Amino acid sequence: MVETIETSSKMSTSPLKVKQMRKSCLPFLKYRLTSPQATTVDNPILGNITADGPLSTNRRKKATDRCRQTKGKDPMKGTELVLKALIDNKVKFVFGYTGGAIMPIFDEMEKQKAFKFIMSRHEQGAVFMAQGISRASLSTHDPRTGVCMATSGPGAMNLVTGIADAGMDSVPVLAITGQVPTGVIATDAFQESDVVGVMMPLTKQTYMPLSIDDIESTIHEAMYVASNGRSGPVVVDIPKDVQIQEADSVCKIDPRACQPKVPGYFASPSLDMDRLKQAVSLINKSVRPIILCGHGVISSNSGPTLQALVERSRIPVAFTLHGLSAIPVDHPASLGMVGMHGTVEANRALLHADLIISLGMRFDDRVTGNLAEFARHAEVIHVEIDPSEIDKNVKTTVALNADVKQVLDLLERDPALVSRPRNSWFAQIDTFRNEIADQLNAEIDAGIGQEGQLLAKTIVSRLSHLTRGKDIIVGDVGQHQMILARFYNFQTVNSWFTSGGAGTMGCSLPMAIGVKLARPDERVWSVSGDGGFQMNIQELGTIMEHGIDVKIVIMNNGYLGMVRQWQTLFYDGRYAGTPMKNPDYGAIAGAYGIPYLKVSELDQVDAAIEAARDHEGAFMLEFLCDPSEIVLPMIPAGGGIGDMIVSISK
Ligand SMILES: Cc1ncc(C[n+]2csc(CCOP(=O)(O)OP(=O)(O)O)c2C)c(N)n1
Ligand SMILES: [Mg+2]
Repeated sequence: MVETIETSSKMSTSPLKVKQMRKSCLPFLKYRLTSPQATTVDNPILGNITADGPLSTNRRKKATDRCRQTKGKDPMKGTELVLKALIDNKVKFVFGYTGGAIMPIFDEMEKQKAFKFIMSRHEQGAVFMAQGISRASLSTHDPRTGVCMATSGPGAMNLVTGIADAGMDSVPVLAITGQVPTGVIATDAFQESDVVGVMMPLTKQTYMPLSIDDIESTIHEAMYVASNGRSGPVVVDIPKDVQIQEADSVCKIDPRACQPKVPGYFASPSLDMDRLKQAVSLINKSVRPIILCGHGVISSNSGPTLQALVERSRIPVAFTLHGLSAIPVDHPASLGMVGMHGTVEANRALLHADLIISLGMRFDDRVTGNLAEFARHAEVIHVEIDPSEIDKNVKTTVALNADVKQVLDLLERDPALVSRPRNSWFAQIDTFRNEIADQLNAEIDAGIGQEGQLLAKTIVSRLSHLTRGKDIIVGDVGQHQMILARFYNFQTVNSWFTSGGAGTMGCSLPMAIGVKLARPDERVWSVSGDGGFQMNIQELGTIMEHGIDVKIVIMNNGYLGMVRQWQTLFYDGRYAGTPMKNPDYGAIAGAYGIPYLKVSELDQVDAAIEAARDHEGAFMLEFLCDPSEIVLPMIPAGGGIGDMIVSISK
């Protein structure tokens, strides 16, 4: 049977839960103990846990029908079925870290060598590597869902931040964790943690198969849920005894039939054509429209269609942090990034627009600033695959609950869409664009900050120039991240990866490993601050062991720079907990056999970047950066877009 735990009672008591349920598109069901056969487990505390309830016969039949199981020859173990399902899903890499409760699956991987196993040096590294595979491959002809594995207890708990991160950024990831045997669940057994309980609010779905008969279909369903509709992480927690159970007979499963029949799960909403017409007429009427391009444009592989639409309709386009690299960022209609650290032109245009066309984005507070002041005089068209995002933060005039690709394809070809020159709107945008352009260019050219050290914006501009904006950039979190988003001239679709929603320091190095494995023919730069780099520094071991060609850049300003910036601006310059003594990165690079250059002078910058660029294999660059650099413009937390600080003197 398939036992479900209905969460509706929780929904009525906890608003947070309600939000989570809506966000996940799984309003009725979040956690499944799956077992098509009646399973009774003798548990010392809970007594007999029976995964066989009043609805079991019906549900068992449904599960069986769904997956069309037919008998085969040799019995297989649970571990073999896990691998079989992963192979059927064309998994090429598995990232992870072993331990007692996951040993049987690792043992089977070693026997079969069916895919490449990459041992991270910390489980958090494994999730970010899996994320890297998913994020980078989604724009290729061969999109993959990254897979990671960890043991029970501390191993699984070390996955938590990376799983939460994947949830916030809608990245498909499958995490398989070993759990203590069913007989001792809830006894505080050695290395037992309530993985399902912890992961449930962070994931799209969490499973614990209680019988071998459900393992294969559960993995297929998990892969489907992770990568369909609005993507996200899914966890399958498999008790050790279930891993080593033997099936009475081999089931032949049709993976395509293992799609969840979950009430409320709208993987492919159908587009309302009347509303599309309303949207077109709003666009035709608009004098000052702006497109806000979110990550949905990239994940639906619609960058080129968006570019064609922008050119045909003459509508300027601004990007969320994750929308960057949907089209070349120096396109004449591009305004660059919007929001807290967005460009003057993007934010001012948003403020003055009479129509906001939001594509595959969720009006994050870092984009909108104070909601009370957002889009007060503008109509809003919101195209979004997840219905729970519509009208969540910003009230829409026309909501299109649909795959952004479908809408863009139709809009771009729609003869009813009128192309207008909008010359005065573009002229107004040019005045916004020029507001601080000279000042920024002068700073970039000078290259040196108030304390006599290198400016990160100069380094990023040189990196952009020397790679012609064509390389892949994996940014960490902090000032350098915002500077990358602002000053790297992204030319390739889906070439910018970072942790946005969660803002997880330490994401860059492991994510870059996954990205490089997914797109081996492209050059990949992992750019971190000195703080974030040290959070997953151990993954240098993974790079060394597998010879992964990632160019590593450390922007060393001796501080947790972004927090320091807030302290400078809003805490009277008291630098609490932000100065940092750094280790000898050259010695660390040497210990991992990675060539290294330290750069303190402006005239060394180009040569160092070229050396890393042209070297075959991993290379580490450390830039000594000026701690006084402030990333501007900035919309102060809680402020509206109109409160944007453009320069400190003003
Ligand atoms: C795991 C985690 N802890 C704390 C923070 C809060 N935080 C955001 S940016 C930042 C400073 C980052 O410093 P660094 O990595 O040196 O980059 P910089 O800002 O100096 O470029 C901190 C502490 C975070 N985002 N993630
Ligand atoms: Mg720093």
